[in-house]
Amino acid sequence: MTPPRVLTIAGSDSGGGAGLQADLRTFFACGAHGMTAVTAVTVQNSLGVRGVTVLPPEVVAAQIEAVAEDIGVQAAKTGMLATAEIIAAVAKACDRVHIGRERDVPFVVDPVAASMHGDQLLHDDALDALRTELFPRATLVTPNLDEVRLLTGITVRDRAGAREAARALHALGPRWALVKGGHLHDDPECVDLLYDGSDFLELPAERIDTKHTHGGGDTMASSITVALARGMTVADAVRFGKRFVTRSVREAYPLGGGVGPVSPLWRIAPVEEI
Ligand code: PXL
Repeated sequence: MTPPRVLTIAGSDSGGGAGLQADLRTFFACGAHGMTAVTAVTVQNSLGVRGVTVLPPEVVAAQIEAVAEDIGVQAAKTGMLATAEIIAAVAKACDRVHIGRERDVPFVVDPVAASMHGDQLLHDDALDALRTELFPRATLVTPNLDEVRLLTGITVRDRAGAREAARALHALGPRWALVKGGHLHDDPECVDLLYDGSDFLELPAERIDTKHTHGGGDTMASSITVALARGMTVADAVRFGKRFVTRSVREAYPLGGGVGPVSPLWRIAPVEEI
């Protein structure tokens, strides 16, 4: 049987911790066939990003169309999109192959703006393109609190602030908005908030004491994307993604001299067991 086929539109992290490498690892661990539309190549290790080379927008669009026309896509997600021109090309390509809200294929927009080291992964002038071109096409948007601030101007300090931010994000057009509370470091829990325009769903989880959280957002959005490809409702897919990323943060490992990645390797049998 062919497994569900899922697409990430994202940048490469040469260190293998985040970006499309984290997405593919998560797709695999969740039992899906992963496909990629590469947007940019970062030169990166556990200490940070040393350089970024952006691909031509038409090459990004061509990758999306090539896999959708032949292989088929049951759900798609975005990660690092780098420029306004790539965002415009992605929006057009997704419309052509029916990816997105009000269309056939669920579309998770993870509005990646910067790495956890603060390296910029999105040009300043691309924020507006994210808001106006991708958010209205999204089934679900999954910003962290830094991205919430950039996109809405709202600085979330507590759970009431998260509700205000969810309303502002939803007003930009996605069917659902998920405000992730992981960056509220004073909160003893990591509470995420899902909003569909009328009801709020709070998703609490324990806060795990580790500095190795590289790729955490990518892993959560990717696991949600696989769940949507399998036909789950958005609320169930987000509940699954929350459990999946929490366990992956618990299993995070050190790498190099800096920040290590969250890890879905707990889903995979060690060689000795085969
Ligand atoms: O975790 C966000 C992210 C996404 N994509 C790429 C990245 C990062 C963070 O470093 O490098 C390519």
